[in-house]
Amino acid sequence: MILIHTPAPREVAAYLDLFRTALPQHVFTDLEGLSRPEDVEYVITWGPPPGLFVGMSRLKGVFNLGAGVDRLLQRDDLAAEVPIYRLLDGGMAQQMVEYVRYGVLGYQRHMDIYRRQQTAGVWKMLPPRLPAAVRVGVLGLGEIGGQVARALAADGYRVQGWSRSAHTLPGILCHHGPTGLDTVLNESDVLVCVLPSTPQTRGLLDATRLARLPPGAMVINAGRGDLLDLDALQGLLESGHLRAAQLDVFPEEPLPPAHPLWRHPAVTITPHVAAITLRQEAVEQISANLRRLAEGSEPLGKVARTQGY
Ligand code: NDP
Ligand code: OXD
Repeated sequence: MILIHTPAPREVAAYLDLFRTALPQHVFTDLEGLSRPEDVEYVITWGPPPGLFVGMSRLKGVFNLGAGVDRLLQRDDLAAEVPIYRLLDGGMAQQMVEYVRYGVLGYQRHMDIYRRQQTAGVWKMLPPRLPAAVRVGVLGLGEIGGQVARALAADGYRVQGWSRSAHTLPGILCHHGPTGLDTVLNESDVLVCVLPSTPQTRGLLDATRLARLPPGAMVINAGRGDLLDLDALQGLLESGHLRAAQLDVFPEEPLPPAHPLWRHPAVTITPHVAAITLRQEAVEQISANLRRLAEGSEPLGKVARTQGY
């Protein structure tokens, strides 16, 4: 039996229909239809409530309806030997490219400054700036970050990238490991973060590292909220060292209504929507993986628990 669970009952109903059509040989259920947790072999989920996996003694795998698995890896009701499979791109990379491109293009064309000038009724032209004059650093060169870096390089920006292991991407200066990070920070007019949240990356963008960015830089965070120190970011925006931020993810979501960044003129806030799971793509990818399992082959997107992503 395969359990489908997300926080939205309507979404669960839609997934049930799609999976039952795609894989009629399997039995799919929602939480209401489940009487014996020990019957569950696979769980397809996003944001499972605490205790969901309790009693699932025959659980053989969990399919995450998203790319990031940080919350799944921090639970105490999911045995360490149960494999977790995540979505690989599934239409999210293109959405992320658009989200990041919006911020970088706005920075290049001074749109944030013109917005503030408009508020003050100021008519003042700024000198033109071509993409080749803007240095962009992309942290995370995986399924999503790799496509972001390639798209920005194709747009003509000067792109550097950073990852855990070494990468070679045409037109992108790739760095890896702790020393590579400082170079990227020192030389990024726009810093784009598309990293996963892991024990190694949590708190990565702290006051010291953010201060390495050149004066007038912008920060875009669409990875996870706990990678970036919001107080440090706010301090650097207020001192004028940083010019702007575009934030999609936060340590606490929703960002509490009283948080000062909601009203900060240099900050654009979006509610964790940079790249949303596309239902049809997710069903196709997970169905293909369930077919692989039935044939005895290895599914794609297995999470390396020791690395945390
Ligand atoms: P991948 O696992 O494919 O890529 C992760 C990248 O981060 C890899 O390049 C990896 O390096 C790098 N990385 C991991 N740990 C470190 C480290 N310690 N130091 C340096 N680099 C590191 O993930 P995806 O590209 O699919 O997704 C990335 C993240 O984006 C997700 O985990 C999620 O948090 C976030 N996300 C946010 C969304 C949103 O709407 N805001 C939507 C979808 C995803 P290497 O290549 O060497 O392995
Ligand atoms: C994801 C997300 O990780 O939407 O898929 O944040």
